[in-house]
Amino acid sequence: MTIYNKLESIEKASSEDLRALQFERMKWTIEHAYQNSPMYKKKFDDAGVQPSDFQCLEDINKFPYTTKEDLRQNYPFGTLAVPMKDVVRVHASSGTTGKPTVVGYTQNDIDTWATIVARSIRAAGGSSEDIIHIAYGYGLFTGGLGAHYGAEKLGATVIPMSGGQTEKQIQLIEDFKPTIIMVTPSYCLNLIDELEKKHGGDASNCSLKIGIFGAEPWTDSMRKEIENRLGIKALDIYGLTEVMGPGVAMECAETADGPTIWEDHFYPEIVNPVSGDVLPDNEHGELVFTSLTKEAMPVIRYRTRDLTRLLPGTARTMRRMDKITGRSDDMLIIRGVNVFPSQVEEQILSVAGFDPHYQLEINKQGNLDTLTVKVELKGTIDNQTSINMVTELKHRIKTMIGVSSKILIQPSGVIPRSEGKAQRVFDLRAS
Ligand code: ADP
Ligand code: K
Repeated sequence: MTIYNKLESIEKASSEDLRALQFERMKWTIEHAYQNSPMYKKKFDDAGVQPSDFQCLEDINKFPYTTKEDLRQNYPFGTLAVPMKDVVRVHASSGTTGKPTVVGYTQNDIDTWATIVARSIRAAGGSSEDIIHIAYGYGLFTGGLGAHYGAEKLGATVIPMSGGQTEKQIQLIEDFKPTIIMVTPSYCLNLIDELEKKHGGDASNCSLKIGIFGAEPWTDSMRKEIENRLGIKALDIYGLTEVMGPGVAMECAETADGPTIWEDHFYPEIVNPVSGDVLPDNEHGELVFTSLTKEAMPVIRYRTRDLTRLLPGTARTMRRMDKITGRSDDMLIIRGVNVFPSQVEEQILSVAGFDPHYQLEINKQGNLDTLTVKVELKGTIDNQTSINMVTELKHRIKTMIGVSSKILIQPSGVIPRSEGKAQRVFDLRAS
């Protein structure tokens, strides 16, 4: 019905046209940052580079990285490249890993963001015909308002529910009959539990058809679990506050093979997280972004700490990113073995009968690290079967990840349920 039912012309552009556009926009960004952001002027001067050193796209690697620490040192508004009067909104990162970082947007930035979120919802199969239930938190967190402005721009009907108040969420889903839900995957599990309780164990007949999930890592096994229980197609949306918010990348429904990066606004690189060396496409490393159109807070080579790899475009010419394994700072070292929580999630969901709610606790006994995996059972399961399940899970974690673990079955409902981003890891070794 609206223009959003059709692809934007840039989504159909050739790689050459896309690279040419990226070059022009990156050149503008570098000049803008150098001239208007004291933080970037200093960073470039310290590194001995000038905007005139940027002659082709590859020249981006002459410029220094930007880290979360750079942003923290300029807290709250020292990162801005426009006068405060041109900033129409601020957001802050949720501070999962420390003090929040503050970002600002001009009116053009807000419009750009809404456009890419609208594009993302359309890529998921949404249109102006849809009713979209938004259960990402509203407020400083970018999830709620980011989704909201995009859904409105698409012309859809928005239910601005925000996170929490689970009973109310369920009531609105039943009464307003939304067709799309935007929420963290962990909070969605919580909603599914409640819907199932009310509908004799089956939530798949609900009105929802599409789920747009992000803001935290989730595995393909979790995708299957959610798709089956809710009777929807579940797609992955990626983004981060420092770069814009949700909608930096979105998985397209026709291929569902990892988020397509909206490369007309964000230029991706993958680098070795330790040495900082740039890696070729297909190699695993840390995702780095340069914004191409942001006015209030341009970022140049921002180190996301998210680990993934760049893959060739499929549904679009723009490149995709693989599912995020985790953040470099989420990686646990247990008895010398590198472990990502998502790897354990994969194993829990591979054994039939375990609920997808879980917690990992790491302790130290003497000099030895111990990993305890707290899980719950789905429905009622007899004793012998549950003993077999525990043996099976221990075995899988040992053979697939390489660590010994203790599996602790918790009574149903004891593991705290998420209302936004789940906190699943408790590393008690230092305390
Ligand atoms: P914080 O860094 O405080 O959590 P944000 O709310 O900006 O603040 O969160 C952005 C981070 O959330 C990303 O850097 C990434 O680690 C995670 N994230 C967002 N979307 C996804 C996704 N689809 N898959 C995995 N992780 C994601
Ligand atoms: K459904």
